[in-house]
Amino acid sequence: MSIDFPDTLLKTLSAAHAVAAFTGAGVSAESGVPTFRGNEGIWTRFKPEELANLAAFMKNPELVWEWYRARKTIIAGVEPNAAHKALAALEELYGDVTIVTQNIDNLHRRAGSRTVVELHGNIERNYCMTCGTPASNASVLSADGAPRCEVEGCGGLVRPDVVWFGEMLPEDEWDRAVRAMARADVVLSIGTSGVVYPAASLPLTAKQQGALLVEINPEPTPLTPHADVFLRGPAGSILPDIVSVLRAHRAVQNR
Ligand code: BJW
Ligand code: ZN
Repeated sequence: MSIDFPDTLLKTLSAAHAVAAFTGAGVSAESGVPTFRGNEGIWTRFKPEELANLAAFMKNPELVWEWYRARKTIIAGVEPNAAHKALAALEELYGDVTIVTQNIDNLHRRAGSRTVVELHGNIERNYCMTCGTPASNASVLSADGAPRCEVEGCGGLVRPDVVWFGEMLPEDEWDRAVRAMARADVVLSIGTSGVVYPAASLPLTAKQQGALLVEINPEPTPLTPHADVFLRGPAGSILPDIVSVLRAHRAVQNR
């Protein structure tokens, strides 16, 4: 094991019944999906607020679609990494594991996690802004410019099924996230800059409700001062270490 694993963390994790993970773009970084912010981020040319909002889309749907097509192509070509797989493996150890993700890349489900709450939508889905009919990925990828609805007589503008700035988060997903945070004994906040609200309030609320808040990130974030434990480093190394330690601990307990 390469990380320094604090005793409080081991004690709380080994006694925990419900675990929630709150994840962000950093969890998918080691799969090759660029993050949003920082030097490695995809948003160095445009700030997130400039592209991921409805006004920007209505003003220049071709530009926004060019960016989404590029990202859809990247995401279709990558695989879940050791961090996604370790989170899926937590289900062997706990009966109640919820992944609350800000990511839109579907990699948690592809890694095998069964309870995934997607706060910001899913890039694999698209829908018509006029009639709401879903549009297939194949049709939006092959469209020239901004794709249009294929329902007869509609022709509305198709958009990706993701949450942009100024838009409400899907209500049912938000409710599921709030409930998961309320029952969690431990919340792992992983690979997120923690600057986008209301998502970033979830780990803070969980801590106020009594959960142990553990943050995993190579860099400190605004959440770090609130974390009970800060494990500094890449998720793809730290999460498998946590799972190994817990498996070893369970094996000793069950002897
Ligand atoms: C690693 C790693 C490794 C790297 N291992 N880690 C003023 C104050 C407060 C709030 C607001 C405000 N003004 C406006 C708002 C609200 C706004 C907001 O929060 N803005 C702030 C930025 C100021 N929020 C909203 O608008 C939300 N809706 C809302 O509030 O509705 C109510 C409302 C209605 C009407 C009017 C106003 C309000 C909606 C937010 C939607 C966010 N959407 C996006 C795009 C999704 C679609 C898409 O992907 O195309 O979601 S933006 C983008 O940011 C994306 C992400 O999910 C989200 C969070 O980013 P994340 O995941 O944290 O990534 P990064 O890149 O920031 O961080 C990566 C981290 O990984 C870093 O820390 C690295 O160190 C780390 N890392 N390698 C572990 N190997
Ligand atoms: Zn339509």
